Amino acid sequence: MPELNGEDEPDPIGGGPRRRGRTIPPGVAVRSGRETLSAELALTIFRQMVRTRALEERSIKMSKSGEAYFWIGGPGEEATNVCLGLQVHKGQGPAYDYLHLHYRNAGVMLGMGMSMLDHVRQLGMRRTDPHSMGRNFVGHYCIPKWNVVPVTSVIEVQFAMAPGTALVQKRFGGEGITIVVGGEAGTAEGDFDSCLNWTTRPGNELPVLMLVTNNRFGISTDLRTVHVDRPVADRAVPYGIRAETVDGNDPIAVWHGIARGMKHCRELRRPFLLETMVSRMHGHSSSSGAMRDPAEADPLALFERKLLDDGAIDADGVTALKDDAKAEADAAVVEAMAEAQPTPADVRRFTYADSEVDAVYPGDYTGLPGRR
Ligand SMILES: Cc1ncc(C[n+]2csc(CCOP(=O)(O)OP(=O)(O)O)c2C)c(N)n1
Ligand SMILES: [Mg+2]
Repeated sequence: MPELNGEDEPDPIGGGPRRRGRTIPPGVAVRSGRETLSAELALTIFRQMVRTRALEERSIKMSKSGEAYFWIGGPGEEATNVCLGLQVHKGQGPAYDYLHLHYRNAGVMLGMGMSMLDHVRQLGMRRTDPHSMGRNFVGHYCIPKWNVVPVTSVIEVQFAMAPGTALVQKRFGGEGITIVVGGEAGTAEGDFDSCLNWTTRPGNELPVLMLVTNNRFGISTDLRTVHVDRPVADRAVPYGIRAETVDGNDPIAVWHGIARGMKHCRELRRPFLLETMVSRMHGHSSSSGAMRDPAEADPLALFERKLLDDGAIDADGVTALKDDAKAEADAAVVEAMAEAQPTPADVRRFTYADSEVDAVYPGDYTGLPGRR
């Protein structure tokens, strides 16, 4: 198992740019409060944050240019998402981590090693989209070989599903955990409570890392109008679940928060709730215009300033990383848009799996992947 994800994948645009622009004097560490990261790790996180931002900005453009019709994503969540993606134990089956994600998690996937191209293929509705054959919303990933369970637009159902994979992992043994991600507004849904309940049955506690990304909004509803002025993480208190709230815009804080949560779940086989306070830099989605909200803090700009101040990188290094990321995103869009779209015959393909017990709708079976 690699120490970090992302770095073991072939570079999508050739070997050169991955290391370009790095200037790490030996022994430099980057600090936030009492916590530190090595400059090497901090730059790996920064590079993936830069790539994620470039991909999101190009994605927003696609939704405005007609290359795509709808955008939703995570500008402002890069620190949280990349730090999660880099630490996942990636693989297939119960020995590895399961991911039940939200619709803002491009940074998780890039951190795990997914190419920008596979994100753009879904957004651009191409038949080559490996997640949904070009038939689902952007950010609705599905990668069986990495235990990435299909993302659903119906919010919070992932919290009702997570105990299922965790139960299998607990029975199987080993250190695989289930990671479930959702927004703070969704925690008002019963599915969230089901997760708290099912992961804490005495003698049957489950290794689920619940990650709540708190951007203080559910579409247009301000959290302060629907939730008492307490951390959302307090929802875990009556269940005796260990919980923390960290600054999700600070990669050093969130890296260590996720590491503590993962260690707790892996070793004790019990749940952990981590709330990360994040920004929502372009509103909810393209439906509200996706304009940059100047009131929202930018985690990328904040981390860049810290890395420059601490001498982990210089200005030329930052420029090179940003140029490379933008070129990679642009190239991914050019490649994806030249690919075929699904055909009318594809619309209902793979909708239902074969089932001997489905006596009601046997005619709906449209074939399993690989049996076209
Ligand atoms: C069950 C359900 N109810 C309502 C919606 C409509 N809806 C889509 S996103 C959203 C807001 C979710 O807010 P939050 O959980 O904080 O996540 P965020 O979008 O802020 O990341 C709502 C209400 C939905 N998709 N599913
Ligand atoms: Mg929210």
